[in-house]
Amino acid sequence: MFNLILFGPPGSGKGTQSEKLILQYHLKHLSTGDLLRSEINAQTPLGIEAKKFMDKGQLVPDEVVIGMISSALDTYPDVKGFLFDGFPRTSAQAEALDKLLELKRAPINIMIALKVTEEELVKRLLKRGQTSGRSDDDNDVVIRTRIGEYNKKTAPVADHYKSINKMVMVKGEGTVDEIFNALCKEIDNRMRQ
Ligand code: B4P
Repeated sequence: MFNLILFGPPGSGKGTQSEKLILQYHLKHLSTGDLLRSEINAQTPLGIEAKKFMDKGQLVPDEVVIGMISSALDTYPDVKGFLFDGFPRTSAQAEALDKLLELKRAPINIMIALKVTEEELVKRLLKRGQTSGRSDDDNDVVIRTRIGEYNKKTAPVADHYKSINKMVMVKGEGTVDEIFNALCKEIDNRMRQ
């Protein structure tokens, strides 16, 4: 298996690049944001609870997200690998993921962190908010809260993967294709090792 984490602040392009990467490398895309939004659309108890946090720009509690990922991993036992998009977002989530993957004897091969300035993030998310219908995208205060949550709780997760030599940083500004090519270069390098 080849397991990849695409990491970065809200609006850094994780979702955009994931769509292209899964086609290139035939990986199963696991986006916790997408999974949560489908629970919200289906109005499940989990979705109704998660929406309260997401609308405020806060992270959804760890146990909810970890449970979702755990069952998603069991749903796809025969894939070539997973692309984790927007997960792990806290140290507790990273520890849980390590344990779940240990059971499968299939560790994370690489974490790629997309680097984008805060002003560019806010600009992109407000622009998406004009058309996406996402309530967490159309308000400057909520967007700044999401970035604050990232800086406080999510950014430290990268240190864990850095310490085990699995983290690489890629510039997340430029055209979608330029960024995609830079990501592929890092993945191809790691696959050859
Ligand atoms: P997510 O769904 O993960 O979304 P995101 O961080 O907003 O966006 P992403 O980085 O994927 O950006 P995208 O490609 O779409 O999270 C939403 C919420 O769910 C969180 O705030 C949290 O509440 C909750 N949640 C999710 N996972 C969780 C977890 N593990 N634990 C707890 N809570 C969790 O790009 C954004 C925009 O930029 C798009 O409009 C795109 O077109 C544009 N764009 C992309 N690349 C560009 C480029 N190169 N140039 C210009 N624009 C670009």
